[in-house]
Amino acid sequence: MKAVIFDLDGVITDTAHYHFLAWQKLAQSQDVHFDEAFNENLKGIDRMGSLELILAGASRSYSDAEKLALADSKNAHYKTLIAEMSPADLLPGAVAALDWCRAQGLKVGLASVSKNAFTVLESLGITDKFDYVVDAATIARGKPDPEIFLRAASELGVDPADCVGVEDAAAGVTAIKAAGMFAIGVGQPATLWQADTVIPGLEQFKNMMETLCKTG
Ligand code: B16
Ligand code: MG
Repeated sequence: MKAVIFDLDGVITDTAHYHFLAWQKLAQSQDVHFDEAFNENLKGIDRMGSLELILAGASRSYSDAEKLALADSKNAHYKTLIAEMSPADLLPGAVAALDWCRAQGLKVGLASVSKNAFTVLESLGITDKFDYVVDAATIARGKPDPEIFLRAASELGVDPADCVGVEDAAAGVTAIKAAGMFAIGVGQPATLWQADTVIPGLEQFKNMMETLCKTG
């Protein structure tokens, strides 16, 4: 194992809740039913892909221009929600996990499809803990396509087979497996059944990695 590639939303910080609030407001404005269960399907899915899934429940069709305007308005609302983020918004165990990787000599990458990822990393104060952060704006296909994880591995100079991916979303775990990497799911085993192993949160990351290293 030579590198660990982390997802951001739902793994390192709980922006998933802010995405939920912003999508919920948009869905209400279009008279589309939206709840926490539906939001689970959007985790790890990029902005336009998420919008398409929500609008599939609408009673009319939308032009491309309308879709872009809706996506822009959701993002504007989302940005107001994340504007106050600080290191206090790091999930438990996140910094310790990143520092443990660095101390072991592992490369550390970030594979978030969020176009707000650089802003969020700055607000959390952890930008310098990554050797490479994929710019989501340069990715052609979002998760579950493996492109973003393969890009991270390539830029880190590591074979995908020597990488571990860490994800909270089913689409993200699918992407990691399609990239040929070992997948650690963060959350519920029932949702993340494709992962090679699942931990409840990054507080369990170090122990899991030490066990994996021992068992080869
Ligand atoms: P944005 P991740 C993903 O981030 C979120 O899980 C997903 O809910 C969101 O729609 C997507 O980023 C796009 O975010 O609208 O900020 O570009 O989980 O890949 O870190
Ligand atoms: Mg995520």
